[in-house]
Amino acid sequence: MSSHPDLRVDGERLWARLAALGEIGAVHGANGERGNARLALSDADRDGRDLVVGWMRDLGLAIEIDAVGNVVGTRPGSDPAAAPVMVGSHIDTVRTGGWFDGNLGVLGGLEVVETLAQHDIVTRHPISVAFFTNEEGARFQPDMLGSLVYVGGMGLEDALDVRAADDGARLGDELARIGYAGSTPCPTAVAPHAYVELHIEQGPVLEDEGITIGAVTGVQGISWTELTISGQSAHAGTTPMRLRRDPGYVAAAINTGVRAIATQMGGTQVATVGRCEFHPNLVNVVPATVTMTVDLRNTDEMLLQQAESVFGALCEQLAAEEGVTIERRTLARFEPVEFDASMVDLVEATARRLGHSTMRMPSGAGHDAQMLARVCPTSMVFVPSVNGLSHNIAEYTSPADITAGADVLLQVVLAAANG
Ligand code: HGY
Ligand code: MN
Ligand code: MN
Repeated sequence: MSSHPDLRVDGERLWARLAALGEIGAVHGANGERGNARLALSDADRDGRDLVVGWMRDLGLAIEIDAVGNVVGTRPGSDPAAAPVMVGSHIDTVRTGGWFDGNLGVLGGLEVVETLAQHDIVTRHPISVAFFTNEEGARFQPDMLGSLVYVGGMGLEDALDVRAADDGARLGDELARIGYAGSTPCPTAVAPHAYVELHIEQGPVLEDEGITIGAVTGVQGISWTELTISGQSAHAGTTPMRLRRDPGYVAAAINTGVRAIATQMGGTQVATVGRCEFHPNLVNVVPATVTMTVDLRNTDEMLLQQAESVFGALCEQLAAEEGVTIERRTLARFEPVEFDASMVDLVEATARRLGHSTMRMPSGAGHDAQMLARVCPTSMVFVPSVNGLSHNIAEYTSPADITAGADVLLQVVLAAANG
């Protein structure tokens, strides 16, 4: 139980911060949608970082920036020897992102800190608010790169040498360019006492069930592969079909093929071709090469491996039939993660105590929490996504649900930080 069970956040103050951050890298839709484009380590990401670091300073947090650009602001506790309770997420977005994905977890953490400061409450454990570099994995892969390095799951030098999928820029150079190549060593020298991440669900379940709070039990496994399919570029008009070695056709067959894998497997299996680039991409030229990505996910590791195996066999069969070569490069591969049972129980019990409907659920999306779970007791608090939309500028969560989620985060943090 928390030491201040009736304490609540200031939802308007939190919403104002979400709106202010939402103005950086703002993307406006034809129907009034207000989204964000802050790809990792872009100028917009830098500006968003500067804004949030400014708020951390205003709150008197001790700020550390580590060598992969993770930023952690810490409020002291009464026990200087105690490891911090950490809250956080990310503020980088996909190119068609929203105001809430990631941002809510970071700004919800600042709201928790400000609420405690406002009421002169000092917890036993320090409280840290973090945002991690390149959670999205849209520009640099893998996703959750910053938190993966933070927990020691990826070497710093390997991370700094990652090349951007869009312009080939080196991650370490971009970090220096935007002024966030910090001096704090990676991986972290001190594991948090616990980690809690407030996040939008990014899917339709809570809304469909009419539930306000998701007590997240874990994160499904993720398998990202980049394919480079090479064939024979030729004239679209003069080349008989029997003589073609068309990578464009193979790319389309792989797209429909992975859809068939997910449909046949059912359950939580999902498959997505999100990127597909033809070269030379001209109306009257049989393509020379196609570069594409395949995203496979499942809550069960054995089933995910089964999907990968069927996908691999499909690539080999198509390559042989069409006479093309297919080079496969793994961009990300993370097994499913189960969160700490006591932390999931705490989220669920707290939501109930605050009078919110709640349900246990796995996360379909990847999160920094799945990396922090490697080093400390971790869980997540989900709030509903309207129409289940995310990675879409129409992403939206109501102010009431935002406030409910932040109140649960506050009370979970109080319980964990005074325990
Ligand atoms: O891809 C994901 O699930 C996350 O948004 N990085
Ligand atoms: Mn996210
Ligand atoms: Mn995302």
